[in-house]
Amino acid sequence: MPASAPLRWDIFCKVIDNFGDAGVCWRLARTLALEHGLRVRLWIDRPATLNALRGGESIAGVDIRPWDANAVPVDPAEVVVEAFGAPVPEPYLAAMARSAQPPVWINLEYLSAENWVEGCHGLPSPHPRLPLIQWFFYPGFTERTGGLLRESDLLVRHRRFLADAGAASLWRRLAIPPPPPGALKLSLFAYETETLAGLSDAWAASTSPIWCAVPENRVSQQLRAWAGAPLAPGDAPFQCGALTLQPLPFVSQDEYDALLWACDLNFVRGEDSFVRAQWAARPFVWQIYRQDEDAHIDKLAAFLARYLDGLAEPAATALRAFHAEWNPSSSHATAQAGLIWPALLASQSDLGAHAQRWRDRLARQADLATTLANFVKSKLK
Ligand code: TRH
Repeated sequence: MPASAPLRWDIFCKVIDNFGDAGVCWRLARTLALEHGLRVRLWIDRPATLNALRGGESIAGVDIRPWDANAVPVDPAEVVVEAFGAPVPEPYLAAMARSAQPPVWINLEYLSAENWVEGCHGLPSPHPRLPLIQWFFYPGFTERTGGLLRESDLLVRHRRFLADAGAASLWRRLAIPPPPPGALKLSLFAYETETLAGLSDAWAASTSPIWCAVPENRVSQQLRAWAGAPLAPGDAPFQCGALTLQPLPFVSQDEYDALLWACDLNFVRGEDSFVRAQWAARPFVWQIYRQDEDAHIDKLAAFLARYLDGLAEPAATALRAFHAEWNPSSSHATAQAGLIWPALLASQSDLGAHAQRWRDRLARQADLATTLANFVKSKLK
């Protein structure tokens, strides 16, 4: 291979459920190709999930390949990434082991703010049978992790959006009426939760207007039941007391970013929307992906311990309490979000200033695609 030929990367993505697996892999593939000049094949078992996120976007340098029993690659690239433990197919693994120079083999893990991540990031794991080494690569919130996905122009695009009244163009592109003047603008992306009905009641009973954009997602059905209205994507806004619910279709990742930038408070979930809400530098409420034996509660606590550092009272207590309500565990059923909403709302301005400081701090870290590309370079002999 000529020295100047771009490195070939294979990323393997299995969609477990939802959109996060595909969402992270698409962002990573796109950034590696666009910003690092790499050639990426993205093997994905559910291309339809990816299509919903890309909104028709194609990227030179990213080749999307359906990954199924009939389409198993056997020509390993120089770099192989198993996203979230999606094991590469056996014939591919065998071909990796036969290569004159075995690929740099990465296990890209889920994001966690827990302290142990720093100790495990970058560790080798020799294959038990084959002459191959896999490297653990952890995204994270500190310099001693792989960092977070962030496109190099993200902050500039965000600043331009705010300076150019980008929200007005967003409402036009989405073909929806602008939010009522003076309304608190929310976006809602969540897993089904008991506490949503009470929260919707609180929003409807609010003394000031609240506008909530709901891209079609797992809580849309719950909201329909609460509102007793179809709330179909493309429908007119639904009004109940002070609350305006604006149904939207599931939008592309770029439009979703813009929605986060346009709102005053974002309800996000999982991994990728959670990170994007932090780049939006606006207050957010995170619903973590629920795990067996309440493992998600420790992860949530680890993140809040980092995030709440430096946030004054009573905002810190309000945000902590709201997260406890928004994230059920086996011992804590949640139905009180409506009752504690006023405390969160009262802290809105402190939360906003804090979200800005947090974003600025995170932006000083190298982004995940860069740390990963550099890590790989260091392993290529
Ligand atoms: O969809 P998720 O719940 O994904 C989850 C998590 O990744 C979780 O960690 C993982 O274990 C599980 O999947 C399998 O939430 P997440 O991670 O925020 O991914 C949603 C993606 O969808 C993200 O890239 C943003 C994008 N999105 C859009 O592009 N348009 C939309 O309208 C919305 C609401 C989201």
